[in-house]
Amino acid sequence: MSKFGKILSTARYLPTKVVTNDELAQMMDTSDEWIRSRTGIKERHVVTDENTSDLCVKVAEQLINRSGIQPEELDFIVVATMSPDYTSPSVACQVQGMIGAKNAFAFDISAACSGFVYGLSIAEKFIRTGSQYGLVIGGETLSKLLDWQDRSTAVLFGDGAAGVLIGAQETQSIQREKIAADGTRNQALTAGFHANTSPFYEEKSESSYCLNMVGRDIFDFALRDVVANIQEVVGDEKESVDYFLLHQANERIIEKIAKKLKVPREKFLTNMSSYGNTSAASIPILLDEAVESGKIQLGSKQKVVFTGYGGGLTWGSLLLTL
Ligand code: B82
Repeated sequence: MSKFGKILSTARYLPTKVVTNDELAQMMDTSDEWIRSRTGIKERHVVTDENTSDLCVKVAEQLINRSGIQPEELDFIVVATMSPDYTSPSVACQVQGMIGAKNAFAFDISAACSGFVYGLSIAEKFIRTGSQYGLVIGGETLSKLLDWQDRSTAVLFGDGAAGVLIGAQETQSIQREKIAADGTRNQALTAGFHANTSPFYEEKSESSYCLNMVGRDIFDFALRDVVANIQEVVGDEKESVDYFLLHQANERIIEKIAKKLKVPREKFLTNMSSYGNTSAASIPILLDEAVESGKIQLGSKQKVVFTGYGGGLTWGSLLLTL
Protein backbone atom coordinates (compact mmCIF):
# COMPACT_ATOMS: atom_id res chain seq x y z
CA MET A 1 0.00 0.00 0.00
CA SER A 2 1.28 3.44 -0.83
CA LYS A 3 2.33 5.65 2.03
CA PHE A 4 2.12 9.38 2.69
CA GLY A 5 4.70 11.93 3.75
CA LYS A 6 4.68 13.30 7.29
CA ILE A 7 6.88 15.86 9.04
CA LEU A 8 8.87 13.94 11.67
CA SER A 9 11.13 16.71 12.98
CA THR A 10 12.13 20.32 12.41
CA ALA A 11 15.33 22.36 12.86
CA ARG A 12 16.71 25.81 12.15
CA TYR A 13 20.10 27.50 12.06
CA LEU A 14 20.71 31.25 12.08
CA PRO A 15 24.16 32.80 11.66
CA THR A 16 25.24 34.35 14.96
CA LYS A 17 25.72 37.97 13.84
CA VAL A 18 22.62 40.10 14.41
CA VAL A 19 22.29 43.48 12.66
CA THR A 20 19.72 45.88 14.14
CA ASN A 21 17.81 48.59 12.30
CA ASP A 22 19.86 51.19 14.21
CA GLU A 23 23.05 49.69 12.84
CA LEU A 24 21.65 49.92 9.29
CA ALA A 25 20.65 53.52 9.95
CA GLN A 26 24.37 54.27 10.50
CA MET A 27 25.18 52.83 7.07
CA MET A 28 22.35 54.36 4.99
CA ASP A 29 19.63 56.99 5.13
CA THR A 30 16.96 55.05 7.03
CA SER A 31 15.71 54.70 10.59
CA ASP A 32 14.46 52.09 13.02
CA GLU A 33 11.08 53.80 13.02
CA TRP A 34 10.79 53.74 9.21
CA ILE A 35 11.75 50.07 8.90
CA ARG A 36 9.61 48.93 11.83
CA SER A 37 6.46 50.78 10.83
CA ARG A 38 6.55 49.66 7.20
CA THR A 39 7.78 46.10 7.58
CA GLY A 40 7.65 44.95 11.23
CA ILE A 41 11.36 44.11 11.06
CA LYS A 42 13.63 45.01 14.02
CA GLU A 43 16.75 42.98 13.28
CA ARG A 44 18.11 40.25 11.05
CA HIS A 45 20.89 37.64 11.13
CA VAL A 46 23.71 38.06 8.62
CA VAL A 47 26.57 35.71 7.74
CA THR A 48 30.18 36.79 8.29
CA ASP A 49 32.02 33.71 7.03
CA GLU A 50 29.40 31.13 6.07
CA ASN A 51 27.70 30.34 2.77
CA THR A 52 24.25 28.82 2.15
CA SER A 53 25.56 25.25 2.22
CA ASP A 54 27.10 25.80 5.68
CA LEU A 55 23.75 26.92 7.09
CA CYS A 56 21.95 23.99 5.44
CA VAL A 57 24.48 21.43 6.72
CA LYS A 58 23.87 22.68 10.28
CA VAL A 59 20.13 22.16 9.78
CA ALA A 60 20.61 18.69 8.25
CA GLU A 61 22.86 17.59 11.13
CA GLN A 62 20.26 18.66 13.69
CA LEU A 63 17.47 16.88 11.80
CA ILE A 64 19.51 13.67 11.75
CA ASN A 65 20.53 13.92 15.42
CA ARG A 66 17.02 14.71 16.65
CA SER A 67 15.37 11.86 14.78
CA GLY A 68 17.80 9.06 15.53
CA ILE A 69 17.95 7.93 11.90
CA GLN A 70 21.30 7.37 10.16
CA PRO A 71 22.37 9.61 7.23
CA GLU A 72 22.50 6.49 5.02
CA GLU A 73 18.76 6.00 5.57
CA LEU A 74 17.90 9.23 3.74
CA ASP A 75 16.47 8.67 0.26
CA PHE A 76 16.57 12.31 -0.83
CA ILE A 77 17.69 15.82 0.09
CA VAL A 78 15.86 18.80 -1.38
CA VAL A 79 17.14 22.34 -0.76
CA ALA A 80 15.05 25.37 -1.70
CA THR A 81 17.25 28.40 -2.25
CA MET A 82 17.70 31.49 -4.43
CA SER A 83 21.20 32.09 -3.06
CA PRO A 84 23.14 28.85 -3.67
CA ASP A 85 26.93 28.76 -3.20
CA TYR A 86 27.31 27.68 -6.84
CA THR A 87 25.11 27.39 -9.92
CA SER A 88 26.46 23.84 -9.87
CA PRO A 89 26.90 21.80 -7.65
CA SER A 90 23.57 22.20 -5.94
CA VAL A 91 23.48 23.06 -2.24
CA ALA A 92 21.60 19.77 -1.76
CA CYS A 93 24.58 17.82 -3.17
CA GLN A 94 26.98 19.74 -0.94
CA VAL A 95 24.83 18.82 2.07
CA GLN A 96 24.54 15.19 0.92
CA GLY A 97 28.33 14.92 0.78
CA MET A 98 28.94 16.73 4.06
CA ILE A 99 26.57 14.58 6.11
CA GLY A 100 27.38 11.28 4.38
CA ALA A 101 23.86 10.64 3.06
CA LYS A 102 25.30 8.38 0.39
CA ASN A 103 21.99 6.76 -0.63
CA ALA A 104 20.13 10.05 -1.15
CA PHE A 105 19.47 11.75 -4.46
CA ALA A 106 19.80 15.49 -4.10
CA PHE A 107 18.78 18.64 -5.93
CA ASP A 108 17.89 22.30 -5.41
CA ILE A 109 14.60 24.00 -6.10
CA SER A 110 14.53 27.49 -7.58
CA ALA A 111 11.18 28.95 -6.55
CA ALA A 112 12.34 31.94 -4.47
CA CYS A 113 10.21 32.52 -1.37
CA SER A 114 7.83 29.71 -2.39
CA GLY A 115 10.67 27.20 -2.47
CA PHE A 116 9.93 25.46 0.82
CA VAL A 117 6.26 24.92 -0.06
CA TYR A 118 7.20 23.70 -3.54
CA GLY A 119 9.85 21.45 -1.95
CA LEU A 120 7.51 19.89 0.59
CA SER A 121 4.90 19.26 -2.09
CA ILE A 122 7.46 17.54 -4.33
CA ALA A 123 9.06 15.60 -1.47
CA GLU A 124 5.72 14.15 -0.44
CA LYS A 125 5.35 12.66 -3.91
CA PHE A 126 8.67 10.83 -3.47
CA ILE A 127 7.36 9.28 -0.25
CA ARG A 128 4.19 8.21 -2.09
CA THR A 129 6.32 6.43 -4.66
CA GLY A 130 8.45 4.48 -2.22
CA SER A 131 10.98 6.76 -0.50
CA GLN A 132 11.19 6.28 3.30
CA TYR A 133 12.99 9.39 4.55
CA GLY A 134 14.02 12.73 3.10
CA LEU A 135 15.09 16.23 4.08
CA VAL A 136 13.48 19.42 2.80
CA ILE A 137 15.54 22.48 3.72
CA GLY A 138 15.11 26.17 2.89
CA GLY A 139 18.39 28.07 3.17
CA GLU A 140 19.49 31.54 2.11
CA THR A 141 22.35 33.99 2.35
CA LEU A 142 20.46 36.86 0.80
CA SER A 143 23.03 39.30 2.21
CA LYS A 144 25.23 38.42 -0.78
CA LEU A 145 22.48 39.39 -3.24
CA LEU A 146 21.73 42.80 -1.73
CA ASP A 147 22.81 46.22 -2.88
CA TRP A 148 23.97 47.53 0.50
CA GLN A 149 23.65 51.10 -0.80
CA ASP A 150 19.94 50.63 -1.58
CA ARG A 151 17.89 51.42 1.49
CA SER A 152 14.67 50.22 -0.14
CA THR A 153 15.83 46.57 -0.24
CA ALA A 154 18.87 46.20 2.05
CA VAL A 155 16.75 46.64 5.17
CA LEU A 156 14.26 43.92 4.26
CA PHE A 157 16.22 40.67 4.08
CA GLY A 158 18.18 38.32 6.30
CA ASP A 159 20.17 35.07 6.23
CA GLY A 160 19.16 31.72 7.72
CA ALA A 161 18.15 28.13 7.11
CA ALA A 162 15.63 25.64 8.43
CA GLY A 163 13.99 22.43 7.37
CA VAL A 164 12.15 19.25 8.10
CA LEU A 165 12.72 15.51 8.05
CA ILE A 166 9.84 13.82 6.32
CA GLY A 167 9.05 10.13 6.53
CA ALA A 168 6.45 7.60 5.46
CA GLN A 169 3.23 6.92 7.35
CA GLU A 170 -0.10 5.21 6.59
CA THR A 171 -2.36 8.24 6.88
CA GLN A 172 -2.42 11.34 4.72
CA SER A 173 -0.84 14.48 6.22
CA ILE A 174 -1.10 16.89 3.28
CA GLN A 175 -4.88 17.20 2.92
CA ARG A 176 -5.02 19.71 0.08
CA GLU A 177 -2.49 21.66 -1.92
CA LYS A 178 -2.14 24.06 -4.81
CA ILE A 179 1.17 25.36 -6.10
CA ALA A 180 1.21 27.89 -8.91
CA ALA A 181 3.30 30.25 -11.05
CA ASP A 182 2.90 33.21 -13.41
CA GLY A 183 6.02 33.72 -15.49
CA THR A 184 4.53 36.69 -17.32
CA ARG A 185 5.24 38.67 -14.14
CA ASN A 186 8.81 37.37 -13.74
CA GLN A 187 10.36 40.87 -13.69
CA ALA A 188 8.50 41.91 -10.53
CA LEU A 189 11.11 40.27 -8.29
CA THR A 190 14.53 39.38 -9.67
CA ALA A 191 18.04 38.57 -8.46
CA GLY A 192 21.30 37.26 -9.91
CA PHE A 193 21.17 38.02 -13.63
CA HIS A 194 24.18 36.37 -15.29
CA ALA A 195 25.37 38.15 -18.42
CA ASN A 196 26.89 36.07 -21.19
CA THR A 197 30.48 37.22 -21.72
CA SER A 198 31.30 34.72 -24.44
CA PRO A 199 33.20 36.17 -27.45
CA PHE A 200 30.38 34.85 -29.65
CA TYR A 201 27.64 36.63 -27.78
CA GLU A 202 26.38 39.57 -29.80
CA GLU A 203 24.04 41.36 -27.41
CA LYS A 204 25.69 43.59 -24.88
CA SER A 205 24.48 42.73 -21.41
CA GLU A 206 25.74 43.30 -17.92
CA SER A 207 25.41 41.04 -14.91
CA SER A 208 23.21 42.40 -12.17
CA TYR A 209 23.39 40.24 -9.11
CA CYS A 210 21.38 42.38 -6.77
CA LEU A 211 17.88 41.67 -5.68
CA ASN A 212 15.36 43.98 -7.26
CA MET A 213 11.67 44.24 -6.52
CA VAL A 214 8.72 46.27 -7.71
CA GLY A 215 7.20 46.67 -4.25
CA ARG A 216 3.73 47.79 -5.22
CA ASP A 217 3.28 45.03 -7.84
CA ILE A 218 4.30 42.19 -5.57
CA PHE A 219 2.32 43.65 -2.68
CA ASP A 220 -0.81 43.61 -4.87
CA PHE A 221 0.09 40.07 -5.98
CA ALA A 222 0.24 38.96 -2.34
CA LEU A 223 -3.15 40.45 -1.60
CA ARG A 224 -4.88 39.09 -4.72
CA ASP A 225 -3.42 35.82 -5.96
CA VAL A 226 -2.12 34.60 -2.61
CA VAL A 227 -5.40 35.28 -0.81
CA ALA A 228 -7.29 33.45 -3.59
CA ASN A 229 -4.84 30.54 -3.34
CA ILE A 230 -5.29 30.19 0.43
CA GLN A 231 -9.06 30.37 0.01
CA GLU A 232 -8.96 27.64 -2.64
CA VAL A 233 -6.86 25.29 -0.50
CA VAL A 234 -8.60 25.92 2.81
CA GLY A 235 -12.17 25.99 1.43
CA ASP A 236 -14.77 25.60 4.15
CA GLU A 237 -12.20 24.26 6.65
CA LYS A 238 -11.06 27.79 7.41
CA GLU A 239 -12.35 27.78 10.98
CA SER A 240 -10.74 24.46 11.87
CA VAL A 241 -7.22 25.57 10.85
CA ASP A 242 -5.10 26.08 13.98
CA TYR A 243 -2.29 28.12 12.45
CA PHE A 244 -1.37 29.80 9.19
CA LEU A 245 2.37 29.93 8.50
CA LEU A 246 2.93 32.38 5.66
CA HIS A 247 6.16 33.49 4.05
CA GLN A 248 7.51 36.27 6.25
CA ALA A 249 7.88 39.15 3.77
CA ASN A 250 6.24 42.01 5.61
CA GLU A 251 3.94 42.28 8.64
CA ARG A 252 1.54 44.55 6.74
CA ILE A 253 1.01 41.80 4.14
CA ILE A 254 0.12 39.27 6.85
CA GLU A 255 -2.30 41.71 8.53
CA LYS A 256 -4.04 42.48 5.26
CA ILE A 257 -4.26 38.81 4.21
CA ALA A 258 -5.74 37.89 7.63
CA LYS A 259 -8.33 40.61 7.24
CA LYS A 260 -9.27 39.60 3.69
CA LEU A 261 -9.66 35.97 4.75
CA LYS A 262 -11.63 37.01 7.85
CA VAL A 263 -9.35 34.87 10.01
CA PRO A 264 -8.19 36.18 13.44
CA ARG A 265 -4.71 37.73 13.19
CA GLU A 266 -3.58 35.51 16.12
CA LYS A 267 -3.80 32.44 13.91
CA PHE A 268 -1.01 33.87 11.71
CA LEU A 269 2.36 33.22 13.31
CA THR A 270 5.01 35.87 12.62
CA ASN A 271 8.68 36.30 13.44
CA MET A 272 10.01 38.71 10.81
CA SER A 273 10.81 41.20 13.61
CA SER A 274 13.80 38.97 14.49
CA TYR A 275 14.86 37.69 11.06
CA GLY A 276 13.60 39.95 8.28
CA ASN A 277 12.68 38.22 5.02
CA THR A 278 14.70 34.98 4.70
CA SER A 279 12.93 33.85 1.49
CA ALA A 280 12.81 30.03 1.26
CA ALA A 281 13.91 29.71 4.91
CA SER A 282 11.14 31.84 6.39
CA ILE A 283 8.36 29.23 6.72
CA PRO A 284 10.54 26.44 8.17
CA ILE A 285 12.19 28.88 10.64
CA LEU A 286 8.70 29.92 11.77
CA LEU A 287 7.65 26.25 12.00
CA ASP A 288 10.68 25.20 14.05
CA GLU A 289 10.15 28.07 16.49
CA ALA A 290 6.48 27.14 16.89
CA VAL A 291 7.42 23.49 17.51
CA GLU A 292 10.06 24.58 20.04
CA SER A 293 7.59 26.82 21.91
CA GLY A 294 4.94 24.06 21.95
CA LYS A 295 2.43 26.07 19.90
CA ILE A 296 2.68 23.47 17.19
CA GLN A 297 3.01 19.80 18.13
CA LEU A 298 4.04 17.24 15.53
CA GLY A 299 1.70 14.24 15.67
CA SER A 300 -1.03 16.27 17.40
CA LYS A 301 -3.46 16.27 14.44
CA GLN A 302 -3.40 20.07 14.51
CA LYS A 303 -4.30 21.63 11.16
CA VAL A 304 -1.83 24.08 9.70
CA VAL A 305 -1.48 25.92 6.41
CA PHE A 306 1.91 26.71 4.84
CA THR A 307 1.80 29.46 2.20
CA GLY A 308 4.76 30.62 0.13
CA TYR A 309 4.79 33.48 -2.41
CA GLY A 310 7.62 35.21 -4.22
CA GLY A 311 9.77 35.61 -7.30
CA GLY A 312 8.81 33.82 -10.49
CA LEU A 313 6.14 34.74 -9.69
CA THR A 314 5.50 31.60 -7.68
CA TRP A 315 3.07 30.84 -4.91
CA GLY A 316 1.35 27.95 -3.21
CA SER A 317 -0.35 26.58 -0.12
CA LEU A 318 -0.45 23.23 1.66
CA LEU A 319 -3.11 22.27 4.22
CA LEU A 320 -1.63 19.69 6.58
CA THR A 321 -2.82 17.61 9.48
CA LEU A 322 0.29 17.27 11.63
S1 B82 B 1 6.46 47.97 -0.11
O1 B82 B 1 6.03 47.91 -1.46
O2 B82 B 1 7.48 48.90 0.11
N1 B82 B 1 5.19 48.29 0.83
C1 B82 B 1 3.94 47.80 0.34
C2 B82 B 1 3.23 48.83 -0.45
C3 B82 B 1 5.37 48.89 2.09
C4 B82 B 1 4.35 48.46 3.11
C5 B82 B 1 6.96 46.37 0.36
C6 B82 B 1 7.91 46.16 1.36
BR1 B82 B 1 8.68 47.59 2.31
C7 B82 B 1 8.33 44.86 1.69
C8 B82 B 1 7.79 43.78 1.05
C9 B82 B 1 6.83 44.00 0.08
C10 B82 B 1 6.19 42.88 -0.63
O3 B82 B 1 5.14 43.08 -1.20
N2 B82 B 1 6.83 41.67 -0.61
C11 B82 B 1 6.49 40.49 -1.28
C12 B82 B 1 5.28 40.34 -1.94
C13 B82 B 1 4.99 39.17 -2.63
C14 B82 B 1 5.92 38.14 -2.66
C15 B82 B 1 7.11 38.27 -1.98
C16 B82 B 1 7.40 39.44 -1.29
C17 B82 B 1 8.71 39.53 -0.57
O4 B82 B 1 9.11 40.61 -0.20
O5 B82 B 1 9.32 38.46 -0.37
C18 B82 B 1 6.42 45.29 -0.27
